Amino acid sequence: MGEPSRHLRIVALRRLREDHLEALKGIAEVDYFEELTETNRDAFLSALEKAHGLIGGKLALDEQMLSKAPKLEVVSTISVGYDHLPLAAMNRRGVLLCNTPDVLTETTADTAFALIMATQRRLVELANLVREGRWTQHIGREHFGTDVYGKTLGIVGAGRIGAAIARRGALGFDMRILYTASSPKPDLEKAIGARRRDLTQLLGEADIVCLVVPYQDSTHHLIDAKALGLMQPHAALINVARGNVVDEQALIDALDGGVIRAAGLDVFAQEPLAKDSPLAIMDNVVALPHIGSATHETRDAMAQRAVDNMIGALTGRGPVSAVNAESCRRAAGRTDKREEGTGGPGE
Ligand code: 8YV
Repeated sequence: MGEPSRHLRIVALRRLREDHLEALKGIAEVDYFEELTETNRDAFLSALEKAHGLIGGKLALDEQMLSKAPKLEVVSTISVGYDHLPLAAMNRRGVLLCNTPDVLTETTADTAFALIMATQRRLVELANLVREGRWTQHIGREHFGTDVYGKTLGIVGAGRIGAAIARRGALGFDMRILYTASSPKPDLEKAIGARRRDLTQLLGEADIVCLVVPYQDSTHHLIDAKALGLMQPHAALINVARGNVVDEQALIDALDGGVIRAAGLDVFAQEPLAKDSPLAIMDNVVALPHIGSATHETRDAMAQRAVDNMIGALTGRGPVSAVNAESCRRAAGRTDKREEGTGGPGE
């Protein structure tokens, strides 16, 4: 005899497409919140108390909320990054965390390359000349940009997205590719001649440094005043990782003082970026409102993956992509042992 089917409950936090919502409703009762506001916060928390699954983007879940969600088995984030979630506490409680790698790789690499082009060729600054009626004579040296073609591109963190940026640089722009990674990437080296460097060497050699590392304790302010000082004065810094990988005040000082030439930023320590941040108005900065994966196609694919993850995980078929499956198995083992040792319900 199969297991009796469970009455499952899912909390969805993020505007979801109707078909995605319907798919979730096919396996569970869904409490749907398009966004979290002061007005619906209590309703959200009481739904979470009863939920087996939580799905959404930029999920506002902290350790305290987790402790008040005793039934929670699966968190399915509509993002590849999960630095906004309390992973250690989820591991301890055996809550499975699913994310959305792969489907956003190429789009995020496109965003990085858009920033590279914009920063090297001063696209925003010069487009504004036209827009504001200041294009009154032929462009002279003071408005010239810097080549992309043939330059050295340093990728800090050659994971999936880093490798996709590297391919664009090598194959599309004949760039020399340097990368940092915890282990060598022989495939990347063979395919496009990429060379592994330690961070210090890469910062000193690259014309364009592109940050694609996950945010964690070891990458907090990885690029500080000292690191910026190692870059060449004509170099540009591109960040599509997380804002706190860079010490923003040190970056502002470096851009102001000519330590580096320019920056292209999709991510910031505080998002949305404060209106009075110098990064919003500096001529040598291109600042984007965190659009790494923000295309119709990719955001739909991410939501679809998150829904598939949730349904797979809660129905026992298994998720497509999970972050902490091993920790959850260990947590389940600990629970089983405890039950054995103390005369749990199974005895
Ligand atoms: C967005 C991202 O922040 O996936 C990530 O980790 O940084 C971006 O794609 C995210 O999808 C917003 O919900």
